[in-house]
Amino acid sequence: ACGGGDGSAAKGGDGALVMGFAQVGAESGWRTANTKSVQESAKSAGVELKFSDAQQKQENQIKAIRSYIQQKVDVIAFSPVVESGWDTVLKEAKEANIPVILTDRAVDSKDTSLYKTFLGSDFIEEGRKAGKWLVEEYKDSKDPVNIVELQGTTGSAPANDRKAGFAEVVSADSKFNVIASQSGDFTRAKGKEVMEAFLKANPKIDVLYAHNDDMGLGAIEAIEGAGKVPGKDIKIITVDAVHDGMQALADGKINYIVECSPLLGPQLMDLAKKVVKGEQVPARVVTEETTFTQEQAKQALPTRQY
Ligand code: GYE
Repeated sequence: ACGGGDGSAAKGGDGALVMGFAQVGAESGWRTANTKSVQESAKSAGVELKFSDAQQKQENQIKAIRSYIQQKVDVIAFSPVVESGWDTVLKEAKEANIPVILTDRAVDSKDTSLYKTFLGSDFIEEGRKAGKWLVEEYKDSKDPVNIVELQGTTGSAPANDRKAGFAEVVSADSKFNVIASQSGDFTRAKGKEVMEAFLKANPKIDVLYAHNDDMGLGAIEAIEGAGKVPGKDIKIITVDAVHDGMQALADGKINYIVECSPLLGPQLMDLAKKVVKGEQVPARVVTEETTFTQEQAKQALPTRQY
């Protein structure tokens, strides 16, 4: 380490930039791909990465951030598990002069000087895209459409926003009824469990909207277990487009996937280098994303990176 006499940040082994990254957990295929992207791009950008996995618990993330502050890393990046409750620890980082970059998920702090930039998807838009597909799919029908929703982790930005964007679009037509909506915590196991409960309580379900592929994949097991055909008896829309989701889409078990890219690593390393140098960066960097039908999934699968 070769920090200046003024107590400025310690440098990595050969003067490399040191990043402390507080990851959410390992809850989904998306998260696994995201972690890999961050680790690999740190390597190729010559960034020394300190990595922690919070197992979807905010208290663990706060502990990790405090330890990065104590270690005087050059920059802290994290994907906040939930939106609220970050002001205190972010103020601590600011007082220690350590810049913070939000990746993937947002915080609801009013004081936006607590972080330098936010890199990630527009989750409201993702929810809207899911809703628009549904409106198009049922445009010739006047019958009521019963929808069940599997929400992501309670209080997380993607759960809040994917719900809001979808509701905004489908609430414009009263034939769409969201008859049940519950958290499946972004995991397969929970997605299956909650879908089983939905199926028991509701004899007529036309559509499942799941906030990620993993919950949708768990729900497919529940639907098949109940003797129904996923993709036919119950239409399924999910978000992410990770490999297993795309395979289920190509196989006809999912009907539509809204893409959410986990490959944030290269842009994150780029932004980190800039903020550490004190260069100006945009306050918001939005990831570019598309959508996939069953046909498009078949085309895309062979060359998909994750
Ligand atoms: O969609 C889900 C993951 O924050 C965008 O978190 C991310 C979400 C992603 O668990 O699969």
